[in-house]
Amino acid sequence: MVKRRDLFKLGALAGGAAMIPVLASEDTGVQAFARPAGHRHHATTTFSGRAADAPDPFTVPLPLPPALKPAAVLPDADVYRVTTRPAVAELLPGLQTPVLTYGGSYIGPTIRATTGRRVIVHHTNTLDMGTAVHLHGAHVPAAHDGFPTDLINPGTTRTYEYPNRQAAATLWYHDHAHHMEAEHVYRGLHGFYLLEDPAERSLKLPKGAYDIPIMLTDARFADDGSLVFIMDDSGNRTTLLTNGRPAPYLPVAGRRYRLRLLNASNMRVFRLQLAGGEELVQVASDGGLLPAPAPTGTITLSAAERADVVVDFSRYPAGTRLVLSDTLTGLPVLRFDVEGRVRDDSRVPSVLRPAAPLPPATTVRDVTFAYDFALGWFTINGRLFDPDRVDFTINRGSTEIWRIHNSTSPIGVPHNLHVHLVQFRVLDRNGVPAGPAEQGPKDTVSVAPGETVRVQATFTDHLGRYVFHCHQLDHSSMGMMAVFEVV
Ligand SMILES: [Cu+2]
Repeated sequence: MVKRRDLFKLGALAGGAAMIPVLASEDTGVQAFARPAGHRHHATTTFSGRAADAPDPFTVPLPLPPALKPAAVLPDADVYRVTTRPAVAELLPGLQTPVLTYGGSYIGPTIRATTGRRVIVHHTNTLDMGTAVHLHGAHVPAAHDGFPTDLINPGTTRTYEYPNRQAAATLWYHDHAHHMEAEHVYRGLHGFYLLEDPAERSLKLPKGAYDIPIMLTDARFADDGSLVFIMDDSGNRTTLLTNGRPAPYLPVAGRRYRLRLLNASNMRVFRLQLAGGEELVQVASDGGLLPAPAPTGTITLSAAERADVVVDFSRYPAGTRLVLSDTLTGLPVLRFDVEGRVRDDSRVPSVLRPAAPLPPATTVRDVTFAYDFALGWFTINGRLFDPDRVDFTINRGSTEIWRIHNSTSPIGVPHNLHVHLVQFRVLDRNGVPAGPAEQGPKDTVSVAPGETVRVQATFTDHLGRYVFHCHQLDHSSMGMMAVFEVV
């Protein structure tokens, strides 16, 4: 029997045309199987029509979120205005989906920033409930971090200032309102914030039109195209969206591209392969460049993690079609349609950004994920989130090691940890040193059931209260979050 993996490979070699019907029928089976009893279709239904949530793959182009234009350019800062508002978007072909947006589209506009130059964003909230904007991965003062109870009230505007005193990185902004972040982000409150710096620019990685941000989300659609949000319902969010469209295609020139992969889903882990295992060269993770390129056949991203990879499409003849797929579901994510070769001055140097030596840690803390049977929910160190309680008090300037342990077995639920304010280094997993993909600065790390991951961070300057939490947002919204205060 031909394995699915081989079909993707076959599709790549044969130009892809023969692969599409195979994918469509298989995907229908996957999606039908994942539906709960009582839904329109179930596993044994003969599929005569197309389900709203199982659209044909590769019928729509990959949209690229437009860069936001500054409202003002000051000598030392760029000023932006963003309005949070409801909108209607075409996510599935031919259907209109009510969404919540930054500026009118399911993927918010991309903010482009440069290290050392401030960005000021005036966020106006026109929703009928509070919002809070968090710039994920950014090193910012507490007042500008989007603390969950630090809300932009309906009908008001709040100004966030970002100093951008950190290295180039693929960051993203998203909602963080108390108890509401899961639903808000699911319905569309997310966008890219791409920070670049001169050192990275001098490396000559692919840039401009060859630098593509790719946001991966998932969704559960009702028949009328509306999004169904039920807390902790990840098993039913069976439609994968890539920049807001189901399995789109992207024409690419025969040259190198940088793909900025972001898992912006609430709960899903993506395990991505290109045409069954073609080479992806990872150059950056959450907080920016890796010390050295890490060639791999598979990129695994838990919720909120990023991986920037370089793919050299000049290795494939014009006409080749390569499918990036999620091997955990077998579903296609994006198809690259390779066109003719073009001149390519980009490169991937063997040294990207050497890691700074780690200072000695003075404090070791435990962060334990558990399931509390009395509470009926997941906790951090035995407690649910209380925005008024400080869980960890950290001295400014100190370096700490956090031992993150997922003890939710026997339930066996994976979690991850996102720490605001800092980029940390992953030291080891169950005592085994972190692999090449985790050698760079990280702000989110996956922790499998039974696993213990040690990370190290230095709390350099900003004072005040910040949160750390599981970034499976249904979990954090239900209380899997805690507070640290830098004093
Ligand atoms: Cu979790």
